[in-house]
Parts: sequence; structure tokens; C-alpha cells
Amino acid sequence: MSDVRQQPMDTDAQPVGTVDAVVVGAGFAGLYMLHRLRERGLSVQVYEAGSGVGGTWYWNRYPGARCDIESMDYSYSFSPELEQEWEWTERYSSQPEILRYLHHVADRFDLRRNITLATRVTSAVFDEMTNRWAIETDRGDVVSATYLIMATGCLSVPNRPTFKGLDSFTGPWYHTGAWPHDGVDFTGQRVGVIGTGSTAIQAIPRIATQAAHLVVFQRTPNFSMPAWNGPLDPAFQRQRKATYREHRRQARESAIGVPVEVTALSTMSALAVSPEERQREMESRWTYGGFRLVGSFNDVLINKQANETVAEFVRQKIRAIVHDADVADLLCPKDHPIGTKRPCVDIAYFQTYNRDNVTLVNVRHAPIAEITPTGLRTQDAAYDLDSIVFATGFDAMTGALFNMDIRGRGGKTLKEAWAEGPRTYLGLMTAGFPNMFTMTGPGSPSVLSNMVVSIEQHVDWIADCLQYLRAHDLRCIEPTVAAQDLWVGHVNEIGNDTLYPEANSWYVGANIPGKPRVFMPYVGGVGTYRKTCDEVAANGYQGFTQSP
Ligand code: NA7
Repeated sequence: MSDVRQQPMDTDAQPVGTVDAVVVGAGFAGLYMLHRLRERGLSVQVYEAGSGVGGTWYWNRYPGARCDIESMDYSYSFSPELEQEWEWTERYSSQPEILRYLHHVADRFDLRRNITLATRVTSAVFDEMTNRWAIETDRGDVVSATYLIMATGCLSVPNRPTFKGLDSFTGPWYHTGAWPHDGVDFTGQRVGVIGTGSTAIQAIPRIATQAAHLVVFQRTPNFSMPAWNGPLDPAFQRQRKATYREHRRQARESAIGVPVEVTALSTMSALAVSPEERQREMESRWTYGGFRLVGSFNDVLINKQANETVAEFVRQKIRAIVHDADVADLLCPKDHPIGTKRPCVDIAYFQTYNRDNVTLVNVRHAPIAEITPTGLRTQDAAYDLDSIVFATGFDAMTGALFNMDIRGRGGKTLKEAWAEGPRTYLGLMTAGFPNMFTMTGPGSPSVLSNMVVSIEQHVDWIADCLQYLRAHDLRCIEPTVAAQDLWVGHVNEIGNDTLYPEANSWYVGANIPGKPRVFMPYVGGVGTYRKTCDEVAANGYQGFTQSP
């Protein structure tokens, strides 16, 4: 955490009253959007709730926080100079390093002067008389903008614990998505971690080495693959930089925003190869590390039986790593196909359960009944704890948008428009909300992809669209309901052809009570999606109403 504290102090820009565009959020998406629009001559005001830039990487400072996409892929490609000059130190970057990178980007492109920090947008109302958005913040700013661009992130609103008795707990508790900037010292403490998603799987091994005792409260075990993280080989970095342009092109045209290795077997069904060949392919991908295992065969995400071969491979790995057979069994995911919940990438996660100071508790079997002044009580036991870590996830994809009072035509709120689930055209715009763009939101590849690649694609598409509007003297752009309905139908149809909807994941909103169950991201792949967006633009923004 010391690296974070060494960040330069962020300076606040003073907001202005009337601008071409308001961008909400100063993470990867907001920073690049600002840069691109300013380059095109637009006046831009960015609002950021955090007291520094960085978005996800500003908030998520828990121990072990790290990207699970490799560093040389999880970085901007828009500036060849930037990608050549920045040196990554590890195969998978840690949170402090990514945050340092984003600060560097903010300085290098002189972005800070248009970013107002520690300021939350509370409402945005479209005025049909003037065709402008009126945006208000929690600091009382009122700004008028032609365009409203939501760079608010897909996992930025923590799913805060609502456990009975939480207020009575006498020790400190933390949500991983709002971690103290000075870090937390768990030395000598009895610590409870609730949750076993990607975040907990990163944090648990680190907390275990510090705490006197760690109790992990698991409701659903997850599939996790080893990262095999380590220092980035300078020779590899040099070689990648020498061919970076081609590598980036492949990323943009790929399925998930990362060029993936295609082998003879990976183009076949898992069921069409011999058990020995299957094992060899999976072993080689496990040894490589990261998400690659899920792509072992071409039907892992569409055929349950094929999926089961890969799922069982991981369960066998878990059983081989974890010494206690009962604990190993409890850690084996059995309730969802592999890949249908966000697969996790870990550093010695399963090994952590071989430590004497770590206990795994099954809260599926005996749910958490309440938090007590001295710890936590499940339906069948009590646990004394000095601190509690909630790694309980986020209100994904729609949470940040619904936290603002967004009103489009006729005063209709976005919440009303999306009451049955998000409705967008291309994931970029919503009918009834003219000139409002959602970045990497529902209906786009978003969380199923390398976010930086998807962010860059959205930024470039939006910037081109605004340039087109200005060149043609058009004031307003908005999808037609017909185009939107067709897109929503398409997104649902191809999603339903996969195994994704079978899991109770945050992809379908299952982690938030009352959220409509809709598989939100577009599963057709980054390359295909980009082509569709480009064709729509080339055809004069087909499916959009444009008014003078
Ligand atoms: P996730 O993946 O949503 O994980 C949250 C975890 O918290 C998950 O294991 C949940 O169990 C658990 N949880 C949530 N509420 C409860 C309650 N009430 N009781 C017990 N357990 C609970 O969030 P992460 O932060 O780990 O990861 C989010 C994304 O960030 C990740 O996918 C990467 O893209 C980066 P459940 O599975 O719901 O049974």
C-alpha cells in the first residue's frame, strides 16, 4: 500500500457551467474519453467520486489486489509512445502499479485540468426544449452539456453487507471495494472473510500470512486457475514491444480482447478427442496459467458435458493441492459450469487451506445468522473475530447508473426504462435518452472482455460519432426503439445459446435481491462486436434517429 501513498496529490479542476460533454468517472474509460474528445476540440468536464483518478484501481486496494489479465494486454494501446515508454514489472500487475500507470497517463496527457475530484454526479436531466443535459453533483455544481458520457464502471458500486447486527460489531469491518488508503494491519488478529469470488481469492492468501487466524465464510466455491505470476522477463517485454501494433490488432479482433492461442485441439469439441489428448491440452493450459484453460475446447461454454470435463479437471487439481479431503471437497465447485461465473486467477489460493491458521466454513449449509459484538454467528456455530472483511462483490453493470437520477425524454428515469433489465442499442445508447452514452455497459462485450480493449473501442466509436454529428450539424442522436429491440433480442438470443444463464452470477444480477434476472453482457465477442459497431457507423449510424 505504500506505493499508493506515494502517488502525487491530485489537484482539483474547477467545474465550468456549460460544456460540450460531461464525462462521469475518471478510470480507464473516463481518462481516455477526456483525452480523445479534447483532441477533437470539444470542451469536457469530468466528474470523479474518488479523491484521485483510477476508478476500480483507486478503490480496490485490498491485499493481493491485482489484474487477472496480463499487464502487456491490460494497458492502453491508443498511444504507441505510451506503450513503448511504460515498463511493467510483473506478468500480472498489482493494483499499486496500475494506479501509478493511470496517474502517469493523467499527467502525460495533461488530463487533470478538466477533472473535478471527490464529486459525485447525483442527477442528469434531459431538457427537450434545448436538447441539453442538466447535470448536478453532490457539491452543488450545475453543468449544462450537449453530451453525457457514463464512464462509471461495471463493478464500482459495492454490494454492502446488510447482515443483522453489523452495527453491534465492536471491531473494524471493511468492504474490499472501499479499502482504507493506509492499508490494514491484521497482525495477531482473528479475521473473518465473507465471500469467495475473484476478490476474496486474491485477498485470502495474503491475509492468511498476516492474521493469527483466518476464517473464510464460503457460500459458493469458485473455479480458480493459477496465475503463475512473477517478474516480467525484460526480453519478453522488449519482444512484445517490438511487435506491439500487430499484437494489439489481434487483441481488437479477438473474442475476449486478448489474442488467444489456438491449438489443433482447441478448435475441436472436448468430446471429440481422446481422454489422453484432453488431459494433455488442459495440462498445458493449466501450466501456462490464467483464463486459458476455459478455452481448451470449442464447446466448453456451450455444451454441458464438454464443460464438465474441464470442470472435473480443476476439481482434481483442487483435490491434489488441498491435503484435507473434506476441505478439498468443500472447495470444489459443483453448482455451475466452469466459466459461467467469472473464473478466478489466483496465487496459491487453494494451498492457503493447508495452513494451520485457516478455517473454511460452509455458509451454504449453515447461513450467517447475524454479526455479533464479538464476531459472527452462523446457524450452527459462533466465531470470535477481531475484524471482518466483506468480499461480497458489486451491484454490477447497472448499479452506478441507477445511483444517479437520470431522466430522459418525458422525465422518464433510466431505472424505469430498464425496469425489466437493461435495454440498449449496441450497449452504447438507450432510446429516450438522447446524446447519452454508456461505456462498456450492458449489451456490449464489457465484463466478458479485456476491459481496456473494450473501453478504447467505445471511446473511439463515441468520439467519431460526435464528430459526425458536428460535421453534419446534428444536435441529437438516439437509437430507434426498433433497432434497440432487435439488439436486445440478439444479445439475449446468443446469450441463451451458451451455458452462462445457468449460473447464479452477477452477470445475471443474481447477487442483488430484486434485480431482474437478465444476462447482461454481449457474448458474441469483441471482434464481431467491433465490426457491427463500425458497420452501423459506416452506414450513417443506422438504427439511430439524428435530428438537426
Ligand atoms: P463476486 O464475484 O460477486 O463475489 C462475491 C462473493 O461474496 C461470492 O463468493 C458470494 O457468494 C459472496 N457473498 C455475497 N453475499 C454474501 C452473503 N450474504 N453471504 C455469504 N456470501 C456472500 O465479487 P468479487 O469482488 O469477488 O469479484 C467481482 C469482480 O471483480 C470479479 O469477477 C472480477 O471481474 C473483478 P455467492 O457466489 O453469491 O454465493
